[in-house]
Amino acid sequence: MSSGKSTLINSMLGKELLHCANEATTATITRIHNKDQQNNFNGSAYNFEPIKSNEKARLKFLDYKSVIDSETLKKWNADNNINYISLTGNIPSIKNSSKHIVLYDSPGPNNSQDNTHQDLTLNLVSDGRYGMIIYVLNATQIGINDDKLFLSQISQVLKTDKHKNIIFILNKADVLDEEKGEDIEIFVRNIASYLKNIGFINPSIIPVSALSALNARKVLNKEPLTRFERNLLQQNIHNLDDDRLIRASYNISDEVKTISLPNTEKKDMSITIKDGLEISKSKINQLIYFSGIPLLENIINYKFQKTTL
Ligand SMILES: Nc1nc2c(ncn2[C@@H]2O[C@H](COP(=O)(O)OP(=O)(O)OP(=O)(O)O)[C@@H](O)[C@H]2O)c(=O)[nH]1
Ligand SMILES: [Mg+2]
Repeated sequence: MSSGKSTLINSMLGKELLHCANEATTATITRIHNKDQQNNFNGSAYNFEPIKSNEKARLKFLDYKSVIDSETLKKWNADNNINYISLTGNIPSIKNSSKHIVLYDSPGPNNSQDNTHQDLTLNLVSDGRYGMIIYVLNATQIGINDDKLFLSQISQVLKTDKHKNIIFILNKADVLDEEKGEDIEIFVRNIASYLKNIGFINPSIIPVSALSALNARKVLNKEPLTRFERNLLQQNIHNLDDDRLIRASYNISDEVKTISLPNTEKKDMSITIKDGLEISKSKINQLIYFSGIPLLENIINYKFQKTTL
């Protein structure tokens, strides 16, 4: 819960579409169907009853909007009748191959106040119609959330199908203070042993900062930033100024790791954000690269171009 799953998807979208907050937030499964050429998102809201066997019979249609914005999603997410949302639109960093790529956002399974969140997420994992799980861990809470049981359930599900795999994301890597001994490589290695003990044979782990990628992409897309976000962006530009997150990634092949650095265009340009804040476009592009998010996007594109599910 609150590890940054919805923020991670928003960072791929380059805008704040899914509702994110510092509390148990996502109450629905949100299915996002990538349509490379479609500018706006459209979407429907449903009531979904986990457990029964026939998917079509379980989904009860409740609402449709031809243009979806964050306010609609916030409203749908807060509606107790709605627990399944289906969106269609362009995820800019994801490219469809012969098949269309679909991402699912799920509620955090460890919400002690609401068991239906766990049911929805477990149902999604057991349902089987996916190729990869992106499991988002919170770097600020390692060892606090006891997710051992949930992880071993996932590991059992994955053992039954060799075409499915899992990638672990260590999010919020931006808040680790290396000078205080919070070394990212050590964190990643400790998590690798934790996961191996649970039954994941050679887990792949990527440390990322979804929030810094999201804020940087919002700047490129001319989306407004709050004062808090502008301050954070400046801080992230100073702190995440090398490729240490990418170097610290674990069990990721060099073929995938050598993603192209952002273009260092001969003529850089300065972007005016607000209140006299100017940042060069090259710095923004570097921050996106150093956030680790493009590495994950490359892995998704790479996997689904190679495998037919
Ligand atoms: N510092 C930092 N904060 C982040 C990052 N990613 C997300 N957050 C913050 O963490 C909080 C929770 O983010 P969400 O995206 O709502 O988390 P979630 O996993 O979707 O949460 P649930 O849906 O409730 O399970 C928000 O306040 C985000 O701004 C990150 O990379 N760095
Ligand atoms: Mg969420």
